[in-house]
Amino acid sequence: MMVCRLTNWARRMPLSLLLMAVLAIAGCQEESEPQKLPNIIVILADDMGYGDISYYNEESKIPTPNLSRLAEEGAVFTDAHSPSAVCTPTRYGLLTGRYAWRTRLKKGVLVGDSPALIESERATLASRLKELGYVTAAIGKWHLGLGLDDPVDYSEPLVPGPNSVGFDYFFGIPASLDMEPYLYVENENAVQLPTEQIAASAHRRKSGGGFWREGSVAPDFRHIDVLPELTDKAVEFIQQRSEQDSAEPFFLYWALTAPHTPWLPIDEFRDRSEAGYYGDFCAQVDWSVGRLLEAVEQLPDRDNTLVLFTSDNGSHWPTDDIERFGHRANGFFRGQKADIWEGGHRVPFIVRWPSQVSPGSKSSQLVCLTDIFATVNEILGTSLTANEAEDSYSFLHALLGQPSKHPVRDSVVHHSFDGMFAIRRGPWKLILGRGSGGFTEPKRLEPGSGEPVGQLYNLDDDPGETENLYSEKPELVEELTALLDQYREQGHSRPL
Ligand SMILES: [Ca+2]
Repeated sequence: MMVCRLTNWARRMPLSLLLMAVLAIAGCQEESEPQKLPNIIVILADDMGYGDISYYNEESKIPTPNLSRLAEEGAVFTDAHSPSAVCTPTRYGLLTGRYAWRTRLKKGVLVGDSPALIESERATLASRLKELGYVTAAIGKWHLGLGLDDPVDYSEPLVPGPNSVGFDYFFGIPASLDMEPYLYVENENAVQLPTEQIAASAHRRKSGGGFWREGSVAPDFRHIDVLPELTDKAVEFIQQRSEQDSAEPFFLYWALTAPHTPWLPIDEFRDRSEAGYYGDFCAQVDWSVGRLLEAVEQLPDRDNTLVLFTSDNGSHWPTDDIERFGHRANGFFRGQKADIWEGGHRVPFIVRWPSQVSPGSKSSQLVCLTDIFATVNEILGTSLTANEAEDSYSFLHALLGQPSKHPVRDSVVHHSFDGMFAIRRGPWKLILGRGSGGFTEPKRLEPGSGEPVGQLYNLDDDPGETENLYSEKPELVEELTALLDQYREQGHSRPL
């Protein structure tokens, strides 16, 4: 078999060259079985924190055996960041490789009846993979707007939507699970129109159970069924790919709706954790991931399947929840979802790819979810043009454990719920403002006379962001401010 003959020299070649060579040889030798490009699965949890997964936090009060096993079998990144501290802009960044604050969305998130955010001409991870012959699917929470109408008319075809930006198939919900309208969408149509009304859930987040806003709902829609339903759909997709034994590789973007509110663990998971409904729901997320991984095990090319797990922002877990449960959902980082502090955007990031990535790998390289686009491009051997993935750097060499003189990226821009900016370079993090910029009080702090107008932390010495060095390092503040201004004004942060 050609594949067997390749194995010895394969280790010495850059992956993109290897794939090109394999394809070229396959074209010349019709009797040989061509090497497939890898299947790619991106699992995006919604609001799962760095400290929820026991692999990242030995003191986690939540059992996460499947995620911990995935981490042990792959590479774990410890300095990975969502490009925003909230949902919509992170999703935009992941799929386009570009910071969402460059779009019309300058802060906050879209709602359930917002029109499409991704520009029609823009390349996405899905469109790039589709061009190269991948079968592409998005299953789960979209939250990137649907159609052109504002508000969306769900009785009409929802164009543009996921199918317009490169996905052959979509099944999921329009926005967050606590955000109306409550319905499923399949490809470009509502599965069932939201013709009924539902009152706001009586349960606020702390009293357990679910929280959702009042609004319109499809008659058969039940919030508690959504995570199991989306799990079934994703497993079904993998099983179909397995059975078809098709020559085409696939890309699955599986955007979970959990553990975002409403926290609705099914009965089997009640009291599974020591962190209340939230922890039980995280345990159910872990189980859902485990079900998907079981399906992956059955794939004929299981070893050439890249599974990436991450989260779209930190956990919504304020200090009183930490005190109540003794559980640090965001690890030892400051703040929570929506904040500019690390708790808002430092996320778990795990990549398993058995044929290429050594089990037990660890990387402390600075990476961002926008980097998935450039990394996949390098795997495919394709290049980026100047008007795509403007904020994306490949982390392939870090993933493969190859020594490199270059870090994945020198710096990254952070962005909070209310539009506060920060820039990180090396250990230094400059925040342009005082307060959290998100959910933690004080959200915005007006500096008194003579007080610093921003925040500067050295994360090597002070990962908890406790000692503001802004006033002590004026030259560094000036330099980092200029770099951030440059990235904002020139429309890209990677060299073009
Ligand atoms: Ca989220």
